Amino acid sequence: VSPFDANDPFDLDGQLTDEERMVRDTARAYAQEKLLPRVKDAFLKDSFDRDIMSEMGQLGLLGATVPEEYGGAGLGYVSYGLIAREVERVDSGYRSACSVQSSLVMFPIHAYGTEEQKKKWLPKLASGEAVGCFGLTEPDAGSDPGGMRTRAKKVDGGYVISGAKMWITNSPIADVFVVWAKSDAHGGAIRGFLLEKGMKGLSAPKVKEKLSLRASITGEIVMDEVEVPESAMFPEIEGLKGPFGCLNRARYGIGWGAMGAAEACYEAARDYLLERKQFGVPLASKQIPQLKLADMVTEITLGLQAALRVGRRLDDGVLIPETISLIKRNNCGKALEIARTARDMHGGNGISAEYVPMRHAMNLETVNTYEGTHDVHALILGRAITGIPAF
Ligand code: TGC
Ligand code: FAD
Repeated sequence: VSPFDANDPFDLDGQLTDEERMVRDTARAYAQEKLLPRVKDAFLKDSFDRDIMSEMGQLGLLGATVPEEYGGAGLGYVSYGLIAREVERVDSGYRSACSVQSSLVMFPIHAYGTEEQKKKWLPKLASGEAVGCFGLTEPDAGSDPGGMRTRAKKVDGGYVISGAKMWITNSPIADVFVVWAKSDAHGGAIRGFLLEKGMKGLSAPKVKEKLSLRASITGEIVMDEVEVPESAMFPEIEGLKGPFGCLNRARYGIGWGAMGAAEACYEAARDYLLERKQFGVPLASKQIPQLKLADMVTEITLGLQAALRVGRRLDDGVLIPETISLIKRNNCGKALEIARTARDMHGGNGISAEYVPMRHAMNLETVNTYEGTHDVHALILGRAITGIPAF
């Protein structure tokens, strides 16, 4: 019989390669030493420090799976997941910045872009010299992106794009905008375009008064007859499978990231209850808190193991979107529940920014909603189980 390690019950560490452990350690050191000290202020002031993109870029944390010839780190999907977990252990907003740049901007440019688009943008995005954003959601098209209104009209030498995107991570500070629009020249099919800061008719006002993900900057993308050259369009990819191809990668990363936030909340609750005495004894000696801690360790252990399994398959070239829905949905839902419970276990102190669970809980409300809501992922699984789309 071997001893139980409450910090790593299934020996996740032992299932990683040396390279993956090194990536994890680099991301953890950066997140704990550089991100953790500034997150409380950033959250309270609703501000995102642009320097974070350059810092992450220097460490190879942006576009980790993009090949080195384009400035990426050329790592596998498990490494990418481990980065997301370490960054989100500090704050979901910082992980958002990292995953949008990596999965929703660098991935499509690499997978769908022309050589010219790749050479122009990927090295700058990998180093953090440029920031990107991904515009799919609109004020009237969220869970149903096929209902988008943004249009690309064919003109001589290019397209004119008009429409509005809503809830776009990083848009107010973006240099490049991956925008999805229905193209009249392609029978109304959805096509992807690369827009650039400074283009006439393009603006990206900040969304104010968010109560969640406050250390991340979110905005709109307003396109008032923005003229782009033919070379701004991704040449081949057409239809919703374009944006969904990116979402598969980002949702996968969130499966890991949410567990990082959950781990931070669990550890905070455990440490607090071991210290905090009521009725003359540490609260950790009571049955109800122990039950809650046991549930947390169980869900985190299962969630991480599932994320590792999906990551290993991705690294083997096996992509099954429903398995990504399964971990995105379950890990976000469980993380949110863990964060709320950890907040409760801190009593009154739990509502103070001095303690992490409430900030994580507020963030996880968004994480549970974006990239496909908890219920939409249930419907994706429901369709696969029954063969009946119930959207
Ligand atoms: P449906 O008929 O199911 O599919 C249309 C076409 O797309 C293909 N497809 C996929 N391809 C690759 N991967 C996937 N996961 C795919 N899912 C579908 C499908 O094969 C089909 O291709 P084709 O060739 O036949 O045209 O589409 P639907 O309109 O019925 O969609 C249903 C539903 C609900 C599943 C979908 O619309 C959905 O997932 N909705 C959620 C929307 C969403 O996730 N939005 C995310 C916006 S980005 C964001 O939130 C970023 S936050 C980032 C951060 O800050 O971290
Ligand atoms: P709705 O689709 O209106 O859903 C409202 C409710 O109805 C939800 O509970 C949902 O589960 C439920 N519902 C919807 N359809 C069904 C159905 N058929 N059956 C049963 N229930 C249903 N988008 C981007 O494109 N890029 C970004 O960078 C980005 N960043 C974001 C950052 C933040 C902080 C936030 C909050 C959102 C971001 N999003 C981004 C948008 C996000 O993806 C959407 O908010 C999400 O997809 C849900 O869409 P919606 O808000 O329109 O909600």
